[in-house]
Amino acid sequence: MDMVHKILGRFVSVSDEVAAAITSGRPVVALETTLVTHGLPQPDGERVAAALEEAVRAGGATPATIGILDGCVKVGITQADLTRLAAAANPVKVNLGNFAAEVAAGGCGSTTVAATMFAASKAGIRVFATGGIGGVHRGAIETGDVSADLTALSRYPVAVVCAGAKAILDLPRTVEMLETLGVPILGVGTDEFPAFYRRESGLRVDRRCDTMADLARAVRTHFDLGFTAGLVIANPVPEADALPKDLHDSALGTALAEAIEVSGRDVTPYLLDRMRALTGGASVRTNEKLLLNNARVAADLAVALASAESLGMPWPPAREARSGSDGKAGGSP
Ligand code: PSU
Ligand code: MN
Repeated sequence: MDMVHKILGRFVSVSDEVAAAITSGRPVVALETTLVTHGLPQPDGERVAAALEEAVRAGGATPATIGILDGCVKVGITQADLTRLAAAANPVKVNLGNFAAEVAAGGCGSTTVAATMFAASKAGIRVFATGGIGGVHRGAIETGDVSADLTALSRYPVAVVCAGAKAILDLPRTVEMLETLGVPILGVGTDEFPAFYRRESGLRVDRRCDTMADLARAVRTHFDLGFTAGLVIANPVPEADALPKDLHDSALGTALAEAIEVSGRDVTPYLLDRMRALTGGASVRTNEKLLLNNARVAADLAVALASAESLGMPWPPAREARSGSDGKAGGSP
C-alpha cells in the first residue's frame, strides 16, 4: 500500500481494498465519475455507478471508481463520496487542464476519461471501463474542440474499454487522430469501430480480437513492448440494446443543430442531455446497457491479464517491491 501512496504523495488516497488488490497483482478495473455527474441524469447516474461496481465484482475484479473530493484524488471512492458527487449542484468536470488547480483549491469534481486515466496509471491500474471516449468534435476545424481524452490516451498506459465514441463527434477524424497518436484500437469481436449508441460507423479497428485470450495477449504485449500510450478496447453495444437507426439519426441531427451556441466542456453533457430528451429516454437506457457490457468485458480483461497461465506470460512482471518474496524477480523483461 505504501508503494501506491508514494506515487501521488499527499494528493491521493487509494482505498484499502483497491491498494491490496493492486499490490498483490489481483485484477482491478478503474471507473470514471463524469458519466455519473454529467453523462447521465440523476438518480440514474448514482444507480448506474453502483451497478458498474457490482458488474466488475461479479466478473472477479475489484472496482476502483475515481473522483476528487475535498482536494483529494480518491481511487476507490465510497458510496458516501459517490452520493456527494452525484448530489452536487454544479459538480466540476475535471480533465487534465483543470485537475491540479481543483486539487490545490480543495475542490470536489468528477473525473473524465482523461483525468481517470491519469489517476489510474499513477496508481498502477491498467484496465478502465467507460461508456464512450471523447474525441474530435464536429466542426473542430473552426472550434479546435478536441477532447483531452485523446491526449490522455496518447500518454497514459491504460486499456480503456468503451463502446467507441458517440456519433455526436467527428468519428473519422477521431479514428485518424488515434492513429496519429499511436493508440491501438482493438475490436471486441468486431472489425468496425463502434459508434456508442450504435454498433456501426463504417470505420475500421486496428485489429479484431475474437477471444479474451487474444485481446489480453495483445494488450499485454503492448505494455511489455514498452509502449507508454493507452489502448482503445472497442466493445460494441449489444445489438438488442442499440438505438434504432432512424431514432438515432434524427435525434442526433436535431441535437447537433441546436448545439451551435454551446462550447468547451459543456458540449458533451449538452449533447447527451439533448439525445435523452429527443429519444424519450431511450438513449439513457442504451447508455446504461453499454456501460454494463463494458464493465463486464473490462473485468474479464483484468482477470485475463492477471492470470499468467491464460497468456503464457507471467503477470504482473516482477517488480522491485515484490522481489525476494516470490522468487520471480528478474524473470521478466
Ligand atoms: N461519453 C459518454 N458519457 C460521458 C462522457 C463520454 O458516453 O459522460 C464523458 C466522459 O467522462 C468523457 C467526457 O471523458 O465526457 C469527454 O468530454 P469532453 O468532450 O469535454 O472532453
Ligand atoms: Mn472539449
